[in-house]
Amino acid sequence: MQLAERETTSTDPDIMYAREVETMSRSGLAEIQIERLRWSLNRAYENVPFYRQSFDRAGVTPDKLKSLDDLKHFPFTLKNDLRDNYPFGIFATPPSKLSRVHASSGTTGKPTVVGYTTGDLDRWADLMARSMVAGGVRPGDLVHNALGYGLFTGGLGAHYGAERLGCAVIPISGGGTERQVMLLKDFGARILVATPSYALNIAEVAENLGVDLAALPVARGIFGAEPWSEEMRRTLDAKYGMLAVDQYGLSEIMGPGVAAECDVARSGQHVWEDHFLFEVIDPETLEPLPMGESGELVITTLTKEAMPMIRYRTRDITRLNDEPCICGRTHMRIQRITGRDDDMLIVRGVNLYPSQLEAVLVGVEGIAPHYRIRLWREGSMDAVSLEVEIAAGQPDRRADLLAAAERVRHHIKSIIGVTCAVEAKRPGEIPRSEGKAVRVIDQRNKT
Ligand code: DLL
Repeated sequence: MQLAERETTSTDPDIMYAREVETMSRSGLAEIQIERLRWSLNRAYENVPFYRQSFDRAGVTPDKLKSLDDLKHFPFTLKNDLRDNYPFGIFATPPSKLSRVHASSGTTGKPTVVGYTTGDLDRWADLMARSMVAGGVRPGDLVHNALGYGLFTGGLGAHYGAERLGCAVIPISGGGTERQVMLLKDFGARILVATPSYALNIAEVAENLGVDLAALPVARGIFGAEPWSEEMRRTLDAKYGMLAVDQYGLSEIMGPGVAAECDVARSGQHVWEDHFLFEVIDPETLEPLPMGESGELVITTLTKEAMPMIRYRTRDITRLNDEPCICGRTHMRIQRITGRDDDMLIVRGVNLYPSQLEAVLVGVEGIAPHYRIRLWREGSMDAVSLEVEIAAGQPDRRADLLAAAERVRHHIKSIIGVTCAVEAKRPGEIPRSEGKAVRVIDQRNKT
């Protein structure tokens, strides 16, 4: 099948989901925001001892908020604040009044726990439905949902959003990749929801099985939950004959559905400003940055009942863009998130995100877009090496692998400007992702 015909989000009544609020004037939006912000600050202050203490310490109370700009006087909330109040201490709703709990597993220790009331779940489904419409999903579509179901917010978040929109969902979850290929082929879903790394894994297994994904009806890929590159988007577009769009979200704020790319521009994700406030701050000075400057994304929830989050520091690095979008939506956009500030590696003084390496690898001939980064200590210095894989069908004697590694090293040096040790492996030697890809193996504390 050809690349899906481009549908616009214009006049079809079935797809005008929340269109009014999404195309509202900035001043209209600000009116909604200030009213909701007051409500959210009050809810936090009155019901969550943690917020009462942190506001009191900063000498602010919700009634001090006269304009949206006054938000900057309120203290930040950090991931550690959630951990310190594990499991339910930061909730504004008693556990008996909750409708659902999710959790995101940290790399160490206890998970971060988040809770929802029935109203929260309802708004989440709405926002996910809006996000899907932006990405080109339409009522009646069959949605193959390969995001993990369980404590992870991805699977259920996308599930209820798609149902809300009037789609039928195939709740296959992650894993069982050959079966994923079979069902994509037999059921003919128009929409694939997954992490980009898992979508790539599915495509590889399909190739091995001799299934031509580009010939199937799948026309849109709704991808997110991990950093990926523009180059990976082009690869996925081509392998599936689809338009792949980027969606962003995080458990602490809600899950998926916080921001979504439109398939019209595919140039940054609209942030749903009627439910959240977005700021970008300098992570060093903690000062808000002017529009368009790159820094750490900070989010405040405006309508969350069970777990209001005030000025939550996401650690995600991006920039806001308030230029009008050709899709007609007035909500601002964030640019693709290249990584979290704690993912940033410093290789011989150069700041580097794993997704930048991905962007280079996708362009090197004979190299597959699978990679892993190893970090260890060499004396007092951090050392980094990159493991890549040669593409299937390439010659794979030792000399060939060395030559491939040298080609990759050269590309990285000339494009990113860092010298990085590279090891090329044979096809399949780097573990494949079934959800969020693990790109960095950090052995610095073990050596
Ligand atoms: O990953 C929610 C989600 C599910 C978003 C499905 C999109 C699709 P967490 O597990 O709490 O929630 O992880 C949140 O993942 O702070 C980012 O660092 C990263 N992340 C999420 N989406 C993107 C994206 C879900 N599109 C953390 N690009 C966030 C880059 C992303 N990073």
